Amino acid sequence: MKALSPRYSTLLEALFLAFPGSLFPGDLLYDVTRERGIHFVGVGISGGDPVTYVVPTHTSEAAAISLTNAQSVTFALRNPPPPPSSDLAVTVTASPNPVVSGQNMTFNVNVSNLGPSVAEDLVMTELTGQGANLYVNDGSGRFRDASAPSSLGALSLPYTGWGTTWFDFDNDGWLDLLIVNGTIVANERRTNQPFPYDQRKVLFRNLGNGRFENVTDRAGAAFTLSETGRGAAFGDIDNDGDVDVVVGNDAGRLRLLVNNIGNRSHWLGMRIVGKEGRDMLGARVAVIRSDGSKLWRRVRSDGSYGSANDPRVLVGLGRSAETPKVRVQWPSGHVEEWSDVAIDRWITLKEGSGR
Ligand SMILES: [Ca+2]
Ligand SMILES: [Ca+2]
Repeated sequence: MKALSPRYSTLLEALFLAFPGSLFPGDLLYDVTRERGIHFVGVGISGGDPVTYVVPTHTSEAAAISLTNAQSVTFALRNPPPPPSSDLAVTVTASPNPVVSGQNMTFNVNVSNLGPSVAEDLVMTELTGQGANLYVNDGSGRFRDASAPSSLGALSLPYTGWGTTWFDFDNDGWLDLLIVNGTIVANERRTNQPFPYDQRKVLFRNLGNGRFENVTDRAGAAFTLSETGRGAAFGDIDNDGDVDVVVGNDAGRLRLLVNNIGNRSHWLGMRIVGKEGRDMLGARVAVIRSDGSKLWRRVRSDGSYGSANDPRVLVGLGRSAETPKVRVQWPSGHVEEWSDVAIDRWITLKEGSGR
């Protein structure tokens, strides 16, 4: 790890020295920032456990980094499309949660396409009383804070959120959100108990109009339990066409939440593999229907606190029984398409087998 030039702020040092060498092999960020003289403006950091996510946040696929951190302001760094110019700038795009004033303590950041846009959006879970943050990407790498208008901020205020992932539990084509929760300080009036950090899991249904509904009370018996949730791994455990969840609790039982309603709708399950047969993490997938509308997803296993998700892509199709076209943009940038893809089953799309 190379030493930082004194002209860089303590922000940068505090942030990146917090995880030396683990996330950025080759000192990528150090080299780039030093060579191009990037300066941070208007943000501060007070330490804590940084949660970091590297994602192309705009449609040009240029590198971008979302940085969240305990006890400080959340922000994102954006790298303009290559080739890099001499006036490369870092853009601070996110802002403190409007639901509460001041700074947040972020535990998890997850990225997915909430709407029809190819641009990926961010959700971040926070400490009890702060509410989750939803940042909607406008496609240029800038984000609009939708925590309040989506209701997610207010709905999640009572919880300290950990494992979470966007997933379409009812396969209606709109991505929903499950968050497992648990406090880090003992719950009031229960300090005489051996592990008083429990909270309920919550399930928010995407209404498709930018707003979310709390459906926790209708989500099943497991959602009535108050436990110290931490990890949550998402995937179709029983291969029946809907996403199930394994929940890891601190000082508690492991829970397997089996989805019993998702496959009442049509669905398309895809394993996206390269020529060598390996899962192509990072590949972008568009399910294109006859009316031209698209559902964008990405092959990924990351994004949930302390957990790895099923890298396969499961897309809810709602009541549509038509066989869609699927377009895959491979990490190399090469694009392939498959027509009349069979639905209501798991299939494998292998690089080089499309057109
Ligand atoms: Ca849904
Ligand atoms: Ca399932």
